[in-house]
Amino acid sequence: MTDNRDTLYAEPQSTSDFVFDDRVASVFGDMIDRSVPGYATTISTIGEIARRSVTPGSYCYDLGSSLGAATIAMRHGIQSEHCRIIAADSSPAMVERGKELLAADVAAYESDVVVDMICADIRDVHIENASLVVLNFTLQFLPISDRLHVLQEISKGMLPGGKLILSEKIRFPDEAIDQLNTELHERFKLQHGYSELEISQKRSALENLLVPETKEVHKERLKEAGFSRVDVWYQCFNFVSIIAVK
Ligand code: GEK
Repeated sequence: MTDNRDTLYAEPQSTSDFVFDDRVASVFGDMIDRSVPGYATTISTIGEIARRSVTPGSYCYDLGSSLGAATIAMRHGIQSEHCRIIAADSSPAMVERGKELLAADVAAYESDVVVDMICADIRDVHIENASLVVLNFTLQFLPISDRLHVLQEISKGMLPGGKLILSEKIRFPDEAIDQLNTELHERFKLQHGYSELEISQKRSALENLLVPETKEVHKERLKEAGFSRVDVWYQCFNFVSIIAVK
């Protein structure tokens, strides 16, 4: 996605909250690959689910699209005619860089799927006629009090049988298991070239911004929002991806 290596937290710095700005957008592909276990699997599987599930004339949404990795996977996967993907992210820097990467993909890979990549808060995106909606590590950045409403709006705009992929960093109800998974995740980051300093500075920067919940809370909320079938299809340490069917 990008060759730029993430060294944003390599030097000691005064603590400040994480922002999805130009600096992050320019290294984001490398950052997410080396920080989120199973990220590549979620992206390729979103493409495969698009291939199997997206129906003719329907819309797909990539909410919190960053550089558009899931959008591009869906664009390649969709086999049905007259489909549209709406990719939305609230970071202007992400959308700008995402549009460049999308243009390169459109030039390299032929498809009649129309893609709109827009700068918008996912709480303001109207969902309609949807056979596939993707929230790949995005809901975790919304205040907990907004999460049910967002999922209800998604559910209302989905076609019967439509699918939602919700990927999240989670916490565990059992403290010792939570600690073990946190340590396993930190080891993953060390193995992928981050230093102890980078890991701890990034943790502090994300502390107020990324609020993980348990798998159980996510599954219950999805049911409350109107999804009939809900289950985890992937998990590695404290990262899960859930499929919910309308
Ligand atoms: C991927 N899905 O590569 N509205 C819109 N976008 C938001 C909001 C919001 N309220 N809050 C945060 N974002 C991507 C990865 S990254 C995950 C998603 C991560 C955006 C934010 O700007 C960022 O681009 C994205 O959500 C989260 O499959 O950084 O861990």
